[in-house]
Amino acid sequence: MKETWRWFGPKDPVTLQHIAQAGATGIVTSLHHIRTGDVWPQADIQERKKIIEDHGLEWAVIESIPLHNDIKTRTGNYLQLIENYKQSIRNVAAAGVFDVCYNFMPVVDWTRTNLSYSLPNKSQALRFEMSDFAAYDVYMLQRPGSEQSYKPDVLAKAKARLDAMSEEEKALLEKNIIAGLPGGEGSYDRDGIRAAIDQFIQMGDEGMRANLFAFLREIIPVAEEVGVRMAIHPDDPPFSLFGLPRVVSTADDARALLNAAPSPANGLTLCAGSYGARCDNDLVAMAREFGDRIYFVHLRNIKREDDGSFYESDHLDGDNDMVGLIDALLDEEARRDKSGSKLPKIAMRPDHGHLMGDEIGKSGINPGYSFAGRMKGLAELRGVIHALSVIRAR
Ligand code: DNO
Repeated sequence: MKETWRWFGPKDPVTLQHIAQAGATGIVTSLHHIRTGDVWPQADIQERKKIIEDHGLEWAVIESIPLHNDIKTRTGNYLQLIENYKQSIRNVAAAGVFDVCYNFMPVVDWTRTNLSYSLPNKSQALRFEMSDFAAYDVYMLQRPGSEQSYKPDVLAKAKARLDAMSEEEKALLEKNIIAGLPGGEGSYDRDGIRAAIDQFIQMGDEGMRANLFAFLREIIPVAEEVGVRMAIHPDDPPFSLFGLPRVVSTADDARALLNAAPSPANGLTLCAGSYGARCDNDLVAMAREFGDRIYFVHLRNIKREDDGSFYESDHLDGDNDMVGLIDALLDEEARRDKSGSKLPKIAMRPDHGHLMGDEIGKSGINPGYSFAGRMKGLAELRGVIHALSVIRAR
């Protein structure tokens, strides 16, 4: 597997030098300064690529070329926006970057309610707590009909949580949920998120799925022509938020979207922490079933709770069978080698990490994307990959 690392660009406090020291060889990044929907200019792509290569690293994966909401709803200027997206795909291919991650989440990208959940050893993890999310949705945002999205016990807990929260805590909860997390799309104020939810809520799962498939049918032939592999990232978390449709959450969803535009260019990002936040997603089975279409993996673990809440645990300690998953991915790589496939090694990145050591309290650290926590995760995962590879070679 190819060890990669997410880098948020020249302003990221974790530098390319740090990443090289952590031992990763591939960089996962995006041109965050380009407005969503605009074409990625050749010159900007080349400039970014050069900075990466000057550090002896390779731009392995683009995460992400984000989709404008109008493409997801097929309203407004979506036809032009799709043409722009096609051009961006051609431009990244011309620069020699062939793996593109993207997602089809409505309104909000990845979402957590608590960005500094304290663990027993006083390091901090990211957490999604269902009752906190419900407290925001039902009592602060007051989305019409929102009570119907939650079980009575979650609602009761949400009300109690809200009553106990100070104004500062409420403001922080709102910011965590709607202001957008690093690398995510969509940053709103309260009125803005209401308007965005209204735009999507009528579509339902079928409407949303139809729009995803329509997008794939337009984009995949272009990607295939220029040799780009599109790797869709699942919904994070993999269930409805704000009553909105989410259609990339399960193995059935993945199967359907791969079948909607059959092509080697139509692939998956297997995000273990996202798919794995549902107990009905069997990650090892998914890696085996979708193996030849998995181009990128996010290795992250979580501990799930009964009501849908979870927190991000240590990479090797959680509800995801990380060793089983890596084993299945190594089998897939062996299968590719045997069949003479020209695909590169599967790019993996240690996804998120705990905030620990002297990074606690430092400003400017991207939630989930500190240096030490990810380096710890990478080192642990590298150990598993190494051990399984040695055993295979015996
Ligand atoms: C969070 C990430 C997401 C992801 C995008 C993919 O840590 O996994 O920001 O990059 O949703 O498009």
